Amino acid sequence: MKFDVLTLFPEMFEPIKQSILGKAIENNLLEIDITNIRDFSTDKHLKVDDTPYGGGAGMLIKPDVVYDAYNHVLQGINKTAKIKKIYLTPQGKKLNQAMVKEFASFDNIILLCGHYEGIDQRVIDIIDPEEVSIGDYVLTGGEIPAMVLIDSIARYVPNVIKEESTQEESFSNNLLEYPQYTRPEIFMDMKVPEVLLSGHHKNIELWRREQSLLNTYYKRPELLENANLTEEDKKFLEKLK
Ligand code: 4F9
Repeated sequence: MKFDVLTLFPEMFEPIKQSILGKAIENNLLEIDITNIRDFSTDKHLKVDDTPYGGGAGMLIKPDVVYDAYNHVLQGINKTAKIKKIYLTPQGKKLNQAMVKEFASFDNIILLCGHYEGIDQRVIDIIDPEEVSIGDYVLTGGEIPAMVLIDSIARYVPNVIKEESTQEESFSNNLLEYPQYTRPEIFMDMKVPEVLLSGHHKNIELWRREQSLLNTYYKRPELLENANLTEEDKKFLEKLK
């Protein structure tokens, strides 16, 4: 999987080269190429932005520099590759785990990050990316949302993390996780739930399922509408009402 990021602030992407993603890059499971849009300015002062026609606050990124940067990135991608183009914007579809999984099926992902008041609409229309938002709030640019996307998608690239981790976790089945405990057995007079010390795997599995259902019911009830519930799950939830 290769990510190409188009941004005016390449240094902002240093943090994702650490930790698990850093290891994945070292192991050639993942490639993250950052392209500085400013490198494609033809202006003698390397100007990349200008004021909006019609007036109004702030600056817009010029279409010509974005177009040239985008074509440069395209030239570096195999013609037969499955390519996804994404523009990070509050106007996009709100990201969820199903979208993350879908994006993970592509060979190449091109992430376009706006800054300031945004990008001239004409080059957005030409590139025709999928518009994605990470939530209903405004940020200073699309860089942090792009990193959120890279992190969430990279987890589905084979061998980046242990496979079980993407199968059991929150959201993959639209249920929140059950609480977890490690040593010591007693902490500040609080004991680890007895069932977890019992070694009785069937009971542990049942208890964890019920804890997941309880967590979801009380903290994120709207998730239950899309959860895969068994008849036992439904009976358990019925008793809570
Ligand atoms: C992008 C906010 C995606 C949320 C881009 C300002 C943004 C954003 N999700 N805010 N530029």
